[in-house]
Amino acid sequence: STTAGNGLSVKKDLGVKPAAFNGQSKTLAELEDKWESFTFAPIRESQVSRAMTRRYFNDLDSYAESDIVIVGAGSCGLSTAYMLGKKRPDLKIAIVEAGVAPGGGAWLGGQLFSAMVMRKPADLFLTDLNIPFDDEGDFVVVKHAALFTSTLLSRVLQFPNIKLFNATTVEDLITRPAPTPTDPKAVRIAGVVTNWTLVSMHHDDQSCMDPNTINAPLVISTTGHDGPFGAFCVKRLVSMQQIEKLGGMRGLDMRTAEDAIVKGTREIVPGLIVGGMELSEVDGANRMGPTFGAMALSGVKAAEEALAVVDE
Ligand code: AHZ
Repeated sequence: STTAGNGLSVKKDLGVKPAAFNGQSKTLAELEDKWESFTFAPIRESQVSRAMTRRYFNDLDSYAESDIVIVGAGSCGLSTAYMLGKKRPDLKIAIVEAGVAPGGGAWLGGQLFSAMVMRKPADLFLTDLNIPFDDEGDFVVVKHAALFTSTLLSRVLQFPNIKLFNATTVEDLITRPAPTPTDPKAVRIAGVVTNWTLVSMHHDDQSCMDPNTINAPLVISTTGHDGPFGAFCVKRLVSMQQIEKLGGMRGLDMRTAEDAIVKGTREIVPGLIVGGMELSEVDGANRMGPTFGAMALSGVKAAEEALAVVDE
């Protein structure tokens, strides 16, 4: 046996030694025509496990106390994260996304059509991200929604102070008493309660699967409109009696919906900002269907509101 980096002893492989690594090639082009002698650098399986799990558990440890938690990595949540990451490298920001694949509904423009429409002035957000578009006058068109989402996602993930926990569901909110003269039962939101999404999906048939937590003085919820997962945080606000009832998302009206969502993006109860289509459930706003400008600009507004709270 030999000793690993953490002092534990590990059994040596008794198999054939891997061929020596030919690390001579310095560029991809130099690899070409040398496939006969090609070999990868050597690896032991435990190195792969440790490379992943050490980072993940370090992140879980570090982000257990975050400055901001963003719930939902759809077009609004990612836009919020992008603006915060750009402006504030000093803040520790956790994004919790229930799906394995972040992006929410923004991988297609609408139905199964590829192109994504954004009404002006949301083209300014695309320009900031350097995403090309066709200018159609009052609106612009990105040739594929996946170009928008993948570019935004890659920018967000490159910020060292932002960690995406995907395949992880927010199952509840952490609250602290914050009574006011008019409402002695008022609370402020102080973080989120999480679980692996696969676990969240099995509370009915498995018992004893208690959740985990992230403390944060500010949560930004962008879980989309009501559905199997959506509108999670605002529905919870009703059941914990912090808002009386939801307005309920109304029918589609592109002309009113987008302005309402952007203008309405705000702190709903202390410590909880709501943006994107989740907000339509609070305010009884219309849906806009396949135009995504309001999601990007609601993200811009959510970030601005967040910094006002953080810097209070
Ligand atoms: O998986 C969800 C999605 O990626 C995630 N989510 C929902 N509940 C969650 C929970 N914990 C963690 N409890 C959760 N994550 O939130 C993301 C929401 O993305 P979305 O694309 O559904 O919402 P959005 O508000 O960013 O964008 C809405 C896009 C729409 S809907 C619409 C219409 O119906 O008319 N029009 C537009 C542009």
